[in-house]
Amino acid sequence: MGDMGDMSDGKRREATLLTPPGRGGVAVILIADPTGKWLQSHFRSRGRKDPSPDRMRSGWITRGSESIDEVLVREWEDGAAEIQCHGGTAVADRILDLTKEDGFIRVSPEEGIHRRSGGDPIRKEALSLLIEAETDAGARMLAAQAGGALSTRLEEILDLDRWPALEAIDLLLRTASYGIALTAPVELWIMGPPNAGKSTLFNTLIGWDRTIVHEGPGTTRDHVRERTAIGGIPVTLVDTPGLREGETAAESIAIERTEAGWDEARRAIFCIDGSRPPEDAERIRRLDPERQLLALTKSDLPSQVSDLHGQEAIPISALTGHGIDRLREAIRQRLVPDGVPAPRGPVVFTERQRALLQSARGAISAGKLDLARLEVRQCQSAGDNGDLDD
Ligand SMILES: Nc1nc2c(ncn2[C@@H]2O[C@H](COP(=O)(O)OP(=O)(O)OP(=O)(O)O)[C@@H](O)[C@H]2O)c(=O)[nH]1
Ligand SMILES: [Mg+2]
Repeated sequence: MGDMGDMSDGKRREATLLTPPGRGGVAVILIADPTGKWLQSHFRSRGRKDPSPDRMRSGWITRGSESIDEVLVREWEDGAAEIQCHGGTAVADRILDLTKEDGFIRVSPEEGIHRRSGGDPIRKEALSLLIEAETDAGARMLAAQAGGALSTRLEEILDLDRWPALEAIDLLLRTASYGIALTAPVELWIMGPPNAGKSTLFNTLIGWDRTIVHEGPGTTRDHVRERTAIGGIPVTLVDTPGLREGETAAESIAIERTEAGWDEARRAIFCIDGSRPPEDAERIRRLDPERQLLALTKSDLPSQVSDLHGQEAIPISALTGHGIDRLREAIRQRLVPDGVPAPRGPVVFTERQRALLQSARGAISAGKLDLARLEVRQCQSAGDNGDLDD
């Protein structure tokens, strides 16, 4: 049956599973179908008219009268399409089997990406990152960029005059904190004095008992890292030993590393035990509220803390759950200060893109429009260290 897919002249019907099997969330399948007929017979659209400008349609993949999965589909003019179905292997496998029955050849993600991106480095990079996307939000955002959302906007910007271009670049730059948070998750350190409830909070945030909690101080002896998502934004949580003199050599080393990490730590939750008079006045005073949150733990117990040295604290109880949602929301706001962009719109998703657009912005402000266009073109082209050189 396989050679039925060979329509000669390289016009094969091809299917690629872009996302790794079992990632959960969303699975993305690319199909290349020069005849354009496959979706006609296997996709039942939810509505006849689709209101969304990028032609992402929702509906069902069907086999005869049976519906296999509820999906989102984006079609390109050359007969290629992207199918976003439910994650896990079962559903994606059934759709792939269906394409195979119709003579599609299964190709590797690398090959699929190469063909699909049509020589556009931004789309290619988005497709490559899509394979590794850890969250639903990440997969959706990257699928839109792989479909050309950012490329198209940059192309439009090249044709704009000074002020409209500046405005458009500003709007794009406001998407960067979201885009980069999704593709390059940051570390969020949980720090504070011994016995403050750091490990308990860590376990609460990741949702299962990963580290040892104990009533005695000094329970955590080393850094424990775990990837999780907070408000849909992936982060690596780092549980640390309490900040104090270590009693054993190993503990001292771990604490030293925590101390050293303190200034580097881009983001942290600093925990102090609300049920005891605080000791760490100096450190509390030095917290940077834009990146470091103060959590007053054990709020189920009578509070003993009155002076927070001008810092705002979020009272929490890992025991009762009090304040945890508020803390999550505060974390999300710090991870994505500019908020969540419109679904499926253009999003800046790498540091390189952000840096180039910032340069372009500077150039426009200085009246150097030609230089700004050069920076935008750079942003459209491949990075130096990728294999994105076609
Ligand atoms: N009442 C109450 N007790 C808590 C709460 N959170 C933690 N504890 C208790 O506080 C003690 C210390 O908790 P841990 O999470 O181990 O504290 P830690 O900051 O990780 O301690 P070290 O790793 O030793 O620095 C344990 O007995 C916890 O059960 C809370 O919200 N309420
Ligand atoms: Mg601990």
